This record gives sequence, structure tokens and C-alpha cells, in this order.
Amino acid sequence: MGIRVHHLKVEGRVNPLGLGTQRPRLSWIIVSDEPSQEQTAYQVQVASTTERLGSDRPDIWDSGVVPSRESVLVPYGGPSLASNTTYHWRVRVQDRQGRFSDWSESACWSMGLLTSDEWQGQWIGRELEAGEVLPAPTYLRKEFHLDRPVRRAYVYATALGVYELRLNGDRVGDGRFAPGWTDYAKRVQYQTYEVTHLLKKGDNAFGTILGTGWYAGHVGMMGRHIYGTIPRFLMQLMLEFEDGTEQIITTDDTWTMSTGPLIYSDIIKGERYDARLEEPGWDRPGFASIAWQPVTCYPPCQGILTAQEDEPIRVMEMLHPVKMWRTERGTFIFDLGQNIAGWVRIRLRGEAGQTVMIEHAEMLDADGTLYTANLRKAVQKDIYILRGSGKDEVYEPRFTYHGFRYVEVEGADDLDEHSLVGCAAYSAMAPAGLIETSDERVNRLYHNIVWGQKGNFFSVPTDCPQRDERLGWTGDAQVFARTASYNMNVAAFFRKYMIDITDAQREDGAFPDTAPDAGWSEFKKISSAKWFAPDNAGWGDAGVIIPWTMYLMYGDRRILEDHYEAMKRWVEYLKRNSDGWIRPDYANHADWLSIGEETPKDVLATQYFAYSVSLLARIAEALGRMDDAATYRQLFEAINAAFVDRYVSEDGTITGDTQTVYVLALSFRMLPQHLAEKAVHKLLKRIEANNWHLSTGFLGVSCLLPVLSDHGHHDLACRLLLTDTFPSWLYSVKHGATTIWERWDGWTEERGFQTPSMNSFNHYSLGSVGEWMYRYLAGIEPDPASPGFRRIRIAPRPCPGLPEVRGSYHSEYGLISTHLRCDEGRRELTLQVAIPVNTTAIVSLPGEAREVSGDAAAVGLTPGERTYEIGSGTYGFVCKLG
Ligand code: RAM
Repeated sequence: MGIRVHHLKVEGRVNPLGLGTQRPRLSWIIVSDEPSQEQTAYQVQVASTTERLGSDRPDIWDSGVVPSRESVLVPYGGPSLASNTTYHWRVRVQDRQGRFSDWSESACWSMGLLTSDEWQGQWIGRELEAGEVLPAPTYLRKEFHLDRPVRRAYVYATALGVYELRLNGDRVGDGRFAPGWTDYAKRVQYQTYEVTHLLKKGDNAFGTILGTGWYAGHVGMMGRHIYGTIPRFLMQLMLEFEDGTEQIITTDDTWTMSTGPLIYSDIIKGERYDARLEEPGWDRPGFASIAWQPVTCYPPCQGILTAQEDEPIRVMEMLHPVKMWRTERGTFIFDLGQNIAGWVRIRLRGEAGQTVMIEHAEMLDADGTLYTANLRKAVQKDIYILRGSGKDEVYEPRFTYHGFRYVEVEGADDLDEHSLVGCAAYSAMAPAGLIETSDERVNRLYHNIVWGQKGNFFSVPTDCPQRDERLGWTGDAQVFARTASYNMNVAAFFRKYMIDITDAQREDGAFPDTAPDAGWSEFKKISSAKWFAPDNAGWGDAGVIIPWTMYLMYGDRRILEDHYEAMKRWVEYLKRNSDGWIRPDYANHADWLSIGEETPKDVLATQYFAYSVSLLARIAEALGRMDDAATYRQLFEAINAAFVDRYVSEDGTITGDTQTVYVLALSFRMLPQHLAEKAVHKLLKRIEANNWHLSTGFLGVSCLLPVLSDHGHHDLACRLLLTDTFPSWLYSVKHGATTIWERWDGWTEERGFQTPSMNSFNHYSLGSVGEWMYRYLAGIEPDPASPGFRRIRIAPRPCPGLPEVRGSYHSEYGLISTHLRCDEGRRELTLQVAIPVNTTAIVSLPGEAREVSGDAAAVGLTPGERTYEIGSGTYGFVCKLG
């Protein structure tokens, strides 16, 4: 078989609808049976129909044969793209021997509404009654008649609030919580749906359910009405008939509204649904809507309407209970066996008016009841009132979600294991990586990390899914971004989140604590001015760290370009707010939730200052802005000098003497060689003093194991990973955790549950060790000089106590995999490696290879390390260990 091209993507997504960019970037994956194969040229064609694409002359764009190795994020270079239009494309590539592949299958994308004046509809909704704290969602409907067959029908829709759109009784699309969370005063995302197949000649009807969502419902601990008080909906159906004529149907004053069975549905406060109030047929044509009222129309919204380009939230997994029992109170408790974010779908039967309460919790208390003390003001209860039809009734909530593993159902008769399933909902990111080792505890930890992501990547990266918080904390997101991108494809997710971050950037350049800011900065002023500074070290820095991480993992240069000015403003802000390059002792979160050691805030803030500056220098260089790069490199040196002068003694002690001060100074390369060696020694002393346990919090923990592995102490890194006594990662695993806990001591054998006011059991931050597992155990890493895994570093390190590790990662070029095995006496190591077409890798082994299968060229030998250069294909190495 020759070379083949498949898996075409546009802006990182398969056949995306409603793009907002004029220069979408195209990617494809190449496969071949031959080793060391690569692309030497490509040709892209774009046409308005698949027929024209198949013809000799595509009518939109033909790139011609372009000599190039680029196969990821190749910008479209044809004429400008039109609103509400579908484009079909295909690609073929030339291999090293000059042979062309066949044309790929065709793929497509469509453009959204590119200018605001194309929106012809009006925002519609319902005036709420005074005092409606948990207002009833609004039901909206509109009938329309089509007298000609339809060729193409696209809907563009959005809400200030959250909406579910239905057409002729069917749900349009499978997204939930549309339009997603942004700072609605600045931008509102709209969604694009193809609905041709849902329409019919004759009468049709739209139905929409509109809830408060983040816009008008409760957000975090800040209460409700953060962005506005009255939810509204905007929609536009663009029809193209077979006869070439067109028609637009929009939201306007001809729609009618009512309330329905949803009594309330609030992200933080749960849902109440009275099935007796259902009006069957309300979302179909021919419904007698006598009691329905005219809608209220509202002026255009303040924020710009922008195409949603990240994945929608969807129900991604369904979990069947692993256990169920009846309590003495007559309630039923179900255990899903996994802590998730989402809700349940439950089947019930009973009398009309019978009230069933479904309560959710992450843990059970010592007495076997649900542990809900950690929810603060969140209400994780959904209430369903039965229709009582004598038949099964299936219920699942709509505009609320919960963080839970256990479900208690009260008020229902005769439930069994099959009565409910857990629906895990998250932003629909494609899975990317996998780690499997010979130690089941490590595998569980790995899955807990992945579940931490599934439970929290919900339009924004939230800290937790259960208590009244669920905010887009920037610090959490930055420490976890690299792990997240190994686990799943988060390119589009973080592209969107970076816009949230820059939308929340203050005029003076300070990046926020949470994005969207969601009134947090105002709220914190009132609640605790001292503790919450606006520009927290390790939090605000997310505005630089996240784009850099996306560039490394996906080769996405545009995210650097788009946010370059914002990043510069952040660094300039830090400069202005430093004193002799030291960040003064101001309030910040420090090394949040560290255990037993407190890192001084000024030390940590100066370290992050240096880090942001060093990354900005690298970003400037990647963008070819050499003057800026030189300026920031110099600034980095100046900060380091000031840091050493102020905080580092000749014997390597850094002020604070915590694990984290050493870890960050080493990770951020702030120390000259002679002090770095001493600092490593001091770090070891701190770990030893803690009886070989970690003490790091959110910030220190992400760098702890990488620093140890990079400075000759990989065995200690492995030891910390495999420790299961308190505090450690495996401590929670040993005690049944299925997600990453917020605190090392969220629950301990001695003291049970801790600090209920802040004790989430689904908080991904301490799971940032996932990055180390991929980089050092599986040994899969992008080379920063050729980002996005175009050039790969393969350097798995044998881990004492972990004889076998398999790792894989779906890069934008294709699948990378490693399989490492050590024999019992740790005398010999075997490694299998596969890398995709159009990439190369440097494989580093801890010694000379005795056997090599595949065409690997030995390129280097340094003490204790042997390196090989490989092209695409599969390789095996057998290597003697020292
Ligand atoms: C809490 C959460 C969050 C953290 C902030 C500082 O609200 O633990 O994860 O980022 O504090």
C-alpha cells in the first residue's frame, strides 16, 4: 500500500459547522506501510459541491502542488469565504519518492454568519414575575409553512441564558448548555445546525426551552444575575429551496411563549419538573396553543455574536450503577462506581403527583448517608413529579448538573439497578492519550486524572463540579493544561478559554483569577480584599502559559499571535508592579493547598514573574519578533539576578526552604549552575525531612516530579509516585478515590472529612502529575523546536517498581506509541516505538542498544544515554541497563 491521506480536520475539528474565521486551517493525517515516510508536497482543493470537487476544476480554490512538509494547520489560501456557505475539500500528498497519494475522501466545513448585520431576528423572551428567585424556564414556539422542497437549511441560534432548540418534535443537535459560558457583556457564542433532514413540506414548528444558565442563574458563590436578569433567545433559519429561492425565518414577535413542566432549572440549585404540566405536541405543528402569550422582544445584546468553535457540551458517557441498596428510611442509594459531573436518567412509575427526589453526592458519610457537607450553597437535588400515566416515565434534568458518584432516590417505589444511569457530560473533546502500567494503582491514578478532566472541562475549565463554585480558575487551568492536552484534544477548548482570559484582562494588563471573570473580582473585593489580589502569581500567568502550551502540543502559532499583545501587557503590568524585579509581599494564593509547608508569597510571585517573562521571550522568538525576544531574555536574566541576590544563600538555601521554592526555581531555570546543584540537594533534604513525602500545593506539584527526573533523581520521582502513605497521590487511590481530590487531606484515616467549606473530591489540579507520566514514564514529548509533535522526543525512563509501561498519544500527525519493559533484575530494557508519517523522533535510551529493529540511526552518545534518530514507522530496541 502506498501513502494515504485521511482524517481531515478544519480548525482541529472534523467537518465543523459555522466557522467564524476567514482563514481556517486545514490538517490531515497520512498513513503508509513504508518506514521513514513523509510528505514532500501537498495539493488542496476546495469546491462548493462534492461534484465540483470531483471535477478537474474545483470552483473555489486549488492550491496547486505546494512543495511543503506542512500537514497540520495549513491555512486556507483561497478567495474570501461567504457567510452561511458550505465548502467541500480534499487533499492529496506527495511522498519522499515523489509518488502522489490518491485524493482523500472529501470533507467539509461551513461558515457561520460573519457580520452582525446578517442577524435579522429579534431577541425574544418572557418578562419574569417579581420575586422569581428560581424562575421557570420559558417555552417558546413558532409554526411556519414550507410550500417547496428544501435543498439546504441551516439554523444559527444563541441565547442569553441556556437553550434547547427543537424542530418538529426532535431535538436540534446534541449539545447541552448552549451557547456555553463567556463574558456575555463582551461576546455571545452562537451555534450552527444543519436541519435540512428535520424539515418537511407543509407545516413545521420550532420549540425552544430557555433557561437562566450562567447568564441569569446562580454562578459560583456570587449569587445570580451576574450578567442580566431576563434570559432571551435569538435564532435564524436560512432556507435554500430546490428551485433556487431563499427564505429566512427568525425569532420575532410572531413567536408565542409559555411556561411548562420545568418549574426551575438552575446550574447550582438543581431542577424541579412537574410532568403533570407537560403539553404534548408543543414543539410540533398543529398544537393548539390557546393559552400561550406573545413573546417580549428585546433590543440587540451588548456583546458581539461570535461563532462557537470549541466542542459543545454533550452527554459523553453513560454509567450503570455498580451497586444499589435500600436504606432504613425507605430510600434507594445507587453507587455509580465513578465520581462524575452530569446527572441521571431515571425510569419511574407511580401515581400522578407523586414526588420523587433525586439527590447527588460524591461520597458517603461514615454512617452510610450522603456526604453533602461540602456543597456549600449548591443544591444537588432534582425533583420530579410524576405524570402518573400508568406507564414508565423517563426523566433527566436539563439545565442543571451535579458532581456525584452516589444518588439517593426518595419517594419512588420499586427501583432496581436498571432504573437509572449516570450521564457524564463534558465538552466533547476527542480522547488523545492513554497510559497503562503494570501497577493497577498507578492505572487508577491515571484514570482519576482523566476523570478530573471529564468532570470539569465544561465550556470552561472549572475547578470543581459540585459545590457553589464551578469557576474557570486560571491557576488550576494552567497547571493542568499540559496534562489535559495529553489526555484529550483540547486545542479548540483552550483556544476558546484564552479568549475568556483576555476578555477578562483588566485595562492595566492584569490577567484574572477566574475566566470568565463572572463578577468574581467585584465579589472578592467585598468578601476578602486582602486574600484576593487581582493578579495572583500562578493564576494570572495562565494568560502566557496556556498559549505556550497549546503551541507546544499542537503547533498552534495563531494562538500566540492572537494573544501576543495581551501577554505583553501582562508582563508590562508585572514589571510596573515589581520593585527591583522582586514582586513585593502582596496577597496571593501562594502554593495553594500545600500540606505542612508554606511558601512565601513574594518568593513565589517573583518566580512566576520570571517564568512568564521567559515564556514570553520564547513566544516572541517563535513569532520572529527577535527584538522583543532579546528584551525579554534580558529581563529574565535581570529578574533571576535579583532573585538570587534577595532570596538565595551561597549554600543554595532559598528563602522559605519549602519543596516548592526549590522546585520552581529549578523548573523555571532561575539559578546559575553552581546554585542549581545545591538547590537540588536542598530539595532532597526537604523531601527527606518530610519522611520522603511531598508537601507541594497546586503550583509546586506540577513541577515536582519533572524537576527530580531532570536533575538525576528519577528514582525518587518514581518513589513519590508510588508512595501510598499520607500525603501522596496513591493515598487517595488506596482509599477508593475515582477522581483527583482538591486537597491532599480532603479525607484521612485519622480525621475523616476535612474543611467542608472547601473540600471537593473532583478537582483536577493535583492531577497535573499526568504530564510527568506521559513525558517520563511513557516518554512521549514534543520537541519545542519543532512543536506539535512534528519532531518528537521519545525518552521513557525505567521506573523502579514499575516494570512495564505502555503509552500512546494521538497527535495531529497520527498515533505515537511506546511500550517499555524491564526485566526483574532491571538489567535489560526493551522498548517498542511507533511514530506517524511526516514526523521524526529522537529516541533516548539509558544505555547502548544491543538490538535495534527498524532503520534507526544512532546519532549521539552522552554518559548514560544513547540517542537514535528515527523516521516514521515501528521500531524495537533492547538495551542493557547500567
Ligand atoms: C478555591 C479553589 C480553586 C482555587 C482557588 C484559589 O476556590 O480551590 O481551585 O484556584 O481557591
